[in-house]
Amino acid sequence: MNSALSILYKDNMREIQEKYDAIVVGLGITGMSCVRYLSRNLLKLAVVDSRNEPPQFKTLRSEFPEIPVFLGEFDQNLFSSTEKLIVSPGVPLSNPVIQKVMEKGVEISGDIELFLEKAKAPVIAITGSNGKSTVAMLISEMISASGKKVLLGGNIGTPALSLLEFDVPDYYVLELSSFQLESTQHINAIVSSVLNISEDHMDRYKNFQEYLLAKKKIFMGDGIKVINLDDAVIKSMVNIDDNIIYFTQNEPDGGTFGIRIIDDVDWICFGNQKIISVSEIGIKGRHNILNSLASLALGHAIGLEFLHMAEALKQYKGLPHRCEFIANIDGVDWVNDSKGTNPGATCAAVEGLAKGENIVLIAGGDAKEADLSSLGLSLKGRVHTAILIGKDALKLEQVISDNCTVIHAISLEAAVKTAKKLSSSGDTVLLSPACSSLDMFTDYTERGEEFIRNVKQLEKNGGTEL
Ligand code: UMA
Ligand code: ADP
Repeated sequence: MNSALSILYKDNMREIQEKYDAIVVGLGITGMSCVRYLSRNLLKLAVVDSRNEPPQFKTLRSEFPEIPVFLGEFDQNLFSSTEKLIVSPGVPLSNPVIQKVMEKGVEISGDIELFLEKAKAPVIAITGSNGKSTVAMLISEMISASGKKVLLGGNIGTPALSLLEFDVPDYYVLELSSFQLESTQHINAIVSSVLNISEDHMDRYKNFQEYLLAKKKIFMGDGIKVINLDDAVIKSMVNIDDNIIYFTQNEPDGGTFGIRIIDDVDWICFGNQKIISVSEIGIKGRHNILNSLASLALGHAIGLEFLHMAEALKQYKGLPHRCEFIANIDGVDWVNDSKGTNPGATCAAVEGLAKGENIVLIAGGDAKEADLSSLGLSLKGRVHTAILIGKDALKLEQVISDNCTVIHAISLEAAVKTAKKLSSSGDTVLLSPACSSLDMFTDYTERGEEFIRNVKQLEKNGGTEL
């Protein structure tokens, strides 16, 4: 027993003898949303977190001082004192203690399952390795532009259960991670999509197949499925007789969304019908055309009109930290793509932004054991210099050093300074790390904000000093 655990066990000797209606595993924002929800039903709860100082500890103590909290290593006896564990997304179900109690018949659930049991409006469910938040925002904007009420939550940052505190909308939009899908046993969305699949979270899954299986769970219901026609892996997740709406980056057949070149202009079309020209879409880059196509297909599935959806596509300007333009200093664009946390995202950002070999890329962090090799080809002819930071900088260097000049920097600030020196008018300096930030920052937001601060400082100093 570790020391943190023994202290809490000493304080809670009485509670550990008790039986609980449910134990909430994880005291982050998800765990806290589960406690609030379950305590409304007057359930007898306990909360467990392996961290010594979980982020929502003080909030829990002030709102629910009577609920016992057990910190430190998970304990099988404690987990056996309930019939139901509500597991937060950050905790893998492969945890040996969870596995042991599952074998003994303890039911495992998660916040999304609890939400879906109670949700009284149709759910639009979105997953994928990249583009989830962008598509979730776009479809929400499209629903609003159609005069209907929508609530958006899930992996995007608002725990799904907290949506139940508001009036029932016309639609719920859920961004779902593979972590959240793992603990979801029943889902029957009115329409759902796996947007794309590339390696991510390989430090959590045994192999790519296991990650795919978690993502595929989103399709378990009989609602409409939105599928990228050009993606063989995702096509293999559905059955031919499922109700499917396809999108493609090529010319679409009838009933499919895609791109047609008409009088030298790229149009997003539904079959032959023009919806919006690509240049009118508020968010830029090839990956955002795919995101727009997927959103249109989701909207079409619930009967939204093209006019309203096109208006939303024009107005929506994108979320922070996703290919976000920060400044032009001495003819060089500085772009923050801190949310590019896996190789697939960085490939998309580089391919979407390059105009010839004009990119200085700042990358690196914790690669989460991903196969980084796809980066080599993507950077070739697009990135002239890569400045690498963080824990897995050397792993990145191995896969890209044949394709561009590689330089190491000890911090993000140092990387910005180096990028300033090595870029010239017409270049784009792109922070798109292909890695998570957790080795150097609290999260991708903190990393992006530090980048922005440094770039703004550079701009203020007339591009001379940081
Ligand atoms: N943790 C422990 N011990 C515990 C519980 C958690 O070490 O007992 C760690 C986890 O390994 C993780 C961190 O604490 O590193 C947070 O885990 P959590 O389950 O408490 O997470 P929440 O704070 O509730 O936030 C979660 C999602 N986080 C994760 O899936 C890791 C948030 O997605 C999501 O916005 C939020 O619920 C609301 O739904 C974040 C994320 O990084 C943005 N998601 C991954 C991604 O997008 O790649 C999947
Ligand atoms: P997610 O919520 O899945 O992390 P976001 O919409 O937040 O996705 O975008 C994160 C990053 O992923 C973006 O900054 C961009 O680099 C990349 N990206 C966005 N859409 C796509 C897409 N359709 N295909 C590949 N990469 C994408």
